Amino acid sequence: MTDVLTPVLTDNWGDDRSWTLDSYAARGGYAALDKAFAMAPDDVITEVKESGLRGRGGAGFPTGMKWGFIPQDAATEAGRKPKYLVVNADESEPGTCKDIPLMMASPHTLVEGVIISSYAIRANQAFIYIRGEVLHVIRRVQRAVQEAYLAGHLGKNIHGSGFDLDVVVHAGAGAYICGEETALLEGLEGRRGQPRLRPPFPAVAGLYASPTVINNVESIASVPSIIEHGHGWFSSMGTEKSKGFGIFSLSGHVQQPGQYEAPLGITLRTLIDLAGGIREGHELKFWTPGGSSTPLLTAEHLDMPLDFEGVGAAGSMLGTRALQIFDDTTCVVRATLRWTEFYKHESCGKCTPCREGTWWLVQTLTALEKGQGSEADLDLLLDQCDNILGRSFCALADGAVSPIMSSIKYFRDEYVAHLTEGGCPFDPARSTAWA
Ligand code: L3W
Repeated sequence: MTDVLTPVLTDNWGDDRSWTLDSYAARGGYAALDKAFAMAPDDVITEVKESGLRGRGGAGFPTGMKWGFIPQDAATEAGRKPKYLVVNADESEPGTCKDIPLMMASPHTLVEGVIISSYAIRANQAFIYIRGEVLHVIRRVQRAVQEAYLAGHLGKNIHGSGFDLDVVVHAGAGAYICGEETALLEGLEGRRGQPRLRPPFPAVAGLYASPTVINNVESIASVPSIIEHGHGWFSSMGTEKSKGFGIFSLSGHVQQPGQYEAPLGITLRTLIDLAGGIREGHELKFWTPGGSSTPLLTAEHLDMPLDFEGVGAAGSMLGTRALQIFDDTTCVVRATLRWTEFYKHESCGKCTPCREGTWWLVQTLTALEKGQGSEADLDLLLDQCDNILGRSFCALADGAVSPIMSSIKYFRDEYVAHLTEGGCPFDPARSTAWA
């Protein structure tokens, strides 16, 4: 069974002091950098384009194509501006736990990826924006950057290539919205984290209004392996339109939660088997494919390929591959309310549909969870979702309505049961479901 796994990014996680430069170098770390320096920057972009790597932060936008948007023509004003690389390490999506383990176990994979990616887009300054709460991660990445400077992998004339790069590790201030790329840029520039209108996309006008590539940690960390082994190696894994491998984080009611690195297109059934199965004596009830911002799915989707197209066809999104597994002891209404409270708390307040809408969602859901109101309130809740979906400034509010709409789609009866029973049927004081 484990032969379906493709440990690349996770391969060294069990090594002794895997986070140190010595350990990384012992496995040939920073050799891909020399290979990249022997190529023209545009050829590095082409290599990443041809690999088929798509953004690992949730949206799946083609990475090489994004890099290709950076204006390089010195005859234009945009082409003459400084370029920046920003790594989005603000991992905050409920259930998502891949970037933080990656940075803890192998920060040099990320740093090497940053150098190669910056070289490709001709950026001499890069930022790694890490969520502020995870001080241990910030320290670990800072230490790796320091080691890289001391070893000559960062700074002036890296490896004698003539390429200069400085890297700053920036601590966020603990807002979920700063994982949205333009809110992240606002934060990096010292302002309150709120999204900007797009277009212009950051590739044209990003940090300090200069062309900026923003990529997720896992996307950038995948780059050294693509340069080392070639685009054909990467694209030989995965599915037709979703190439390569990815880290699937399984949490919740499985025997062995954790990170499983596998080709895109693997199924949840296989991943649950790898994780030792669902808790003994229980069955899968519902799950999220990419964190709580992606519509819930059920046991009927166990054999669906976990790639961008397969999950999309099932009416959800692959997102960050944050597979949260819930068994038959979980009240879907309560789980949905908990997520909705999170989105209400994290709404940045910039736009009305999200600021006011998430507040109303919590009011309506709270009443339903307590068994108060009538079935008409379910339609009211769906109407509130309809007035939010596609009408907010960024994807936060769309994410907020995802678990609500999908839980009603699959578990309307459970909402109704709360009303007919005058409370949660899963409440230990009211039911034997927890026994
Ligand atoms: C230049 C164009 N660039 C698009 C770039 C754009 C961005 C990337 C993807 O949201 C999703 C969201 C979450 N010229 C461009 C262009 N780009 N067109 O491509 O853009 P987009 O708008 O498709 O998505 P997004 O705004 O980046 C990300 C979902 O992911 N999500 C993930 C959440 C993850 C976390 C976390 O903790 N890591 O929060 C979960 O589902 O809901 O839909 O770079 O600039 N014409």
